[in-house]
Amino acid sequence: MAPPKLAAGNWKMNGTLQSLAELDALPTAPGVEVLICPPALLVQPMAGRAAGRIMVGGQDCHAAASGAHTGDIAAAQLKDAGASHVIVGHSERRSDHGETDAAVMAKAAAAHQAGLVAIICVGETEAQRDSGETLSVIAGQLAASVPDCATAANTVIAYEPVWAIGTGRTPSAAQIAEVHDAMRQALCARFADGAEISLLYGGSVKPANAAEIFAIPHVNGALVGGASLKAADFGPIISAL
Ligand code: G2H
Repeated sequence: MAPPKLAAGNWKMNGTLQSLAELDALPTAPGVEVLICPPALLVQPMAGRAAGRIMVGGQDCHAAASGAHTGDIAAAQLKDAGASHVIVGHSERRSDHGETDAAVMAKAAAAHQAGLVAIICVGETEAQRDSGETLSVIAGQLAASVPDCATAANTVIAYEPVWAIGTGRTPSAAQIAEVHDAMRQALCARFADGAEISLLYGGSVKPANAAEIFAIPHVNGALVGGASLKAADFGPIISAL
């Protein structure tokens, strides 16, 4: 079976209740799953408004099922609010909150335990790319961030080069293809259904570059930040997939 096609929006720390109106103008396309991960406070109202047309996800979860963790959110609480997915290990979490690969793996396992699909993010920094370490960095992050309980049904991998996030810069098609091919090989070597795990590209995806990115082998969709906030931008990206 081919990996599912997924257009995933990451609203990051943007949006209010008023922003939910953007959902109404989003297109759907046959064979394309559409997901938005808003700030946690908007998960429940978004799930209500999307009414099964658009899936809703969290942007992070705690590794524990519950407990004394002030300010954190458990995967089961996201699920309870209507989420189907949760992003873990986004580079902004790794850099802003010091999240290690081991922490990301624990969060992904907690997401699986709660019945959520974990979108596990990996990506190299500009310095790592410049020093020729990209493939080894990605291989290391996959090995150390993706738990053994991962399957095609509960896991999506997002390749987001740190230097391309929110900068307007995107890697060349050849650079994306090289990393996605390596990720596919690594997943197939480790998981029985590794060929069916969706691989997303993320980092400055916009309407103008979406079709070219989606034509790259082993790119099964995108994780979109800035261009997911407005239906006028995210709509054409969904349609390009
Ligand atoms: C990368 C991406 C969404 P943007 O972080 O995860 O954001 O599309 O704004 O670069």
